[in-house]
Amino acid sequence: MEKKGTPKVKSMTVYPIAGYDSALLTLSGCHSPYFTRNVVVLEDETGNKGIGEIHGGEAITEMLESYNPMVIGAEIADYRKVITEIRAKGQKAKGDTGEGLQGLNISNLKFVVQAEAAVECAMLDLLGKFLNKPIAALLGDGGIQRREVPFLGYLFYIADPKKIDMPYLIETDCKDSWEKIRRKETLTPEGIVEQAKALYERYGFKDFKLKGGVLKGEEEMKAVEALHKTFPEARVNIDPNGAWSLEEAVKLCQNKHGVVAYMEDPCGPEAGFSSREIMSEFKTATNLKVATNMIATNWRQFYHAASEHSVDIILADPHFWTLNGSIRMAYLLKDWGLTWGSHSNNHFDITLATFAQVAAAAPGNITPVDTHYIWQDGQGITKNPPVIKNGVIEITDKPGLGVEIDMEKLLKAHELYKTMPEKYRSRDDSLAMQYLIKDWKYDSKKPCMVR
Ligand code: GKR
Ligand code: MG
Repeated sequence: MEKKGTPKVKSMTVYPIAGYDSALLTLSGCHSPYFTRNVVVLEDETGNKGIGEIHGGEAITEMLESYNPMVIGAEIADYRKVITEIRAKGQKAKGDTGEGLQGLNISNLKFVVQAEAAVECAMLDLLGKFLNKPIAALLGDGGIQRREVPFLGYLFYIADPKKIDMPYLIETDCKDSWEKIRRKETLTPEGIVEQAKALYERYGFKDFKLKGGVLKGEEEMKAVEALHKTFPEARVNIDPNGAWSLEEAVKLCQNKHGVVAYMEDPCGPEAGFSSREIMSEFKTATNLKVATNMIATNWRQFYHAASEHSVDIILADPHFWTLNGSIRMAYLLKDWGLTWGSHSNNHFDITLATFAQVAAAAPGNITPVDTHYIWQDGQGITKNPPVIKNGVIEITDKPGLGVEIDMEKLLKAHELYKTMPEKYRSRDDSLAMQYLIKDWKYDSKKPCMVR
């Protein structure tokens, strides 16, 4: 009998691209007017295209390009073998100290991101197209676990872009209140509630997360309380990215049961204790559930976090864990009575589709998935970006990722990357921040506006 295999990958192209962002504030500083990503486009022998998106920056572009010889000529069904080979032989970002994201030092992202996840995604997209199955049906042991994937409304404090001498996007022709406010200064509880209301109207989010680490802890908790008052049914969560001391975090959160559904990375390492030990003490002191995308970003860290009982919800971003790794985590969490979720950074619609597929395959009770896409909505690079309606993305039977690349839009975003000033290529949130506070420097224990 003639031996038939799956199609082979014929070409691989890496496109560093850029999009527009708001002056979003976090512990790391202030987002620049541009954010960057890398997109991998594969083509197989049948002419199908497979796509994957991952974090931006030249280090990641170079890593992806180094994978080329391991990908070209590979059968799409052998994608796991390809990923294993990339892990063994692919280029790594230089200078990793192993600190990871424990202090939200954003320049460490390139060490935490598993760039091969973009190749994994693109090959899975091709495999799904070949088999006529969505990626969610190909991941895990049980295939599709849910047809409606819940996402949360990700709220941010926003700096006044007029105070920063950088070319932030000015949106005109706003079609709703979300587009009217998403590039404007927001530094009060009222402003945060206004964001949530606008998001609810446009996307129907049922749950909200506030990015903290910006103002004093008690100020941020006022916003959380205002959110709870306005949306009493919502699961509200705040993420100061470990900026608070244990003492402060306990004080701020002790009586907040019923107001916050869970806390995300409330504190970090201090007084000679690791973040895993401190978070465990926080949990014991407050009896609140805790989520993380900082203290368990790989299996070794997760082992220690689990043995310290430091976390309840692991935000297993497929770009930190790979798609299969994130699902492997979901199965383990379910067996241990813990919860799966996903962290995000600024992204385009390929990532949104990827997160939806992975979350659809994750077993157990998942927590609504993070997405920054609401800040970028309208800048899609696919012909049919996923739509968030009633707070969920519906998983259809469309094969692969369920989205098709729009080459014209991709090339436009690539052009923006090439023509914008080079200083924006690798993320540095202190650039914009220094217009707000002179000589501002990142400090993992100080909210960015508190100096
Ligand atoms: O968009 O700056 C940001 C966020 O602060 C991001 O960098 C975080 O990694 O969203 C993330 C989080 O949940 O910690
Ligand atoms: Mg977080």
